Amino acid sequence: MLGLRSADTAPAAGEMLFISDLHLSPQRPLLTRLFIDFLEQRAPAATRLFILGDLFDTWIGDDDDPLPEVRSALWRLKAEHTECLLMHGNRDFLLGRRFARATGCRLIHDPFLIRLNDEPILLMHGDLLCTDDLAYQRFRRRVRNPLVQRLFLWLPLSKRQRIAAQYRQRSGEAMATKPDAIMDVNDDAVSRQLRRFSAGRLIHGHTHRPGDHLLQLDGQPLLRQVLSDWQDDAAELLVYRAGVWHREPWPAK
Ligand code: LP5
Ligand code: MN
Repeated sequence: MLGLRSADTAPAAGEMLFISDLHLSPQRPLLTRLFIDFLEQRAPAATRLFILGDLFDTWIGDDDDPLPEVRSALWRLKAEHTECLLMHGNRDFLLGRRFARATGCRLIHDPFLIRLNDEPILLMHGDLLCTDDLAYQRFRRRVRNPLVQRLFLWLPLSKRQRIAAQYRQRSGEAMATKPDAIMDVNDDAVSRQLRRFSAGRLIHGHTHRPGDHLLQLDGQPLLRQVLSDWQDDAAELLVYRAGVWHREPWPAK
């Protein structure tokens, strides 16, 4: 499936940047500018850029190209020798091979395990952890079915646009009635994933509730780091450099 792999084998040296939930769309030109400035001015200093889902607000197939300037800025980043690893989010899970080829990004599986300084670190978008949101998990199973996706991608673009807009509307209506707590991660789901991969740190986005959460699992301290979503004029990067983690504003202050 799309060359997605769930574990990383490449050696980890240099700086790593972690971002998610940009929700880029043609309706938000300031946000697009902020991201392209980031790709041109900040990201080239890193060895690897991890985008943990929802780079785009909606993606209805690689034959649509709503933001060609983003595609070419990602391609230029590759020429600067920064590898971009891209995970699907719940809005852009139809990003496929053609987009990967056109940008030089590598599509990675959710969850994805990396190792930094000998520490196993689990990367996820985060929606899989929201197991209390039963309606969403049902919806997710349906739209992640490869056959359903293939049928959807056969439809003309205009029809796909209409269906995506209906999904968005129905999702907005459903979310307005959901208690806040069920739209956050479930602690048992977090523990299960960390145990499954023997990871001591989990980095994810999706909930738009940035923060660091210390937890105990089988007597071991573990860390769950939630990435921030992007605003039109400000974002936050999670940065790993030479064994040290920090959060950094973009644009730099
Ligand atoms: O992203 P966010 O935070 O707003 O909301 C999510 C969950 N919602 C979604 C739905 C997306 O917003 C819409 C996806 C557009 C994708 C485009 C691709 C086209 C589809 C391709 C098909 C193969 O992910 C929301 C969660 C929230 O996160 C917090 O975790 O709660 O989930 C929902 O609200 C889902 C509802 O509970 C159930 C929705 C049922 C929709 C049924 C639609 C029927 C319309 C028929 C049209 C043909
Ligand atoms: Mn999301």
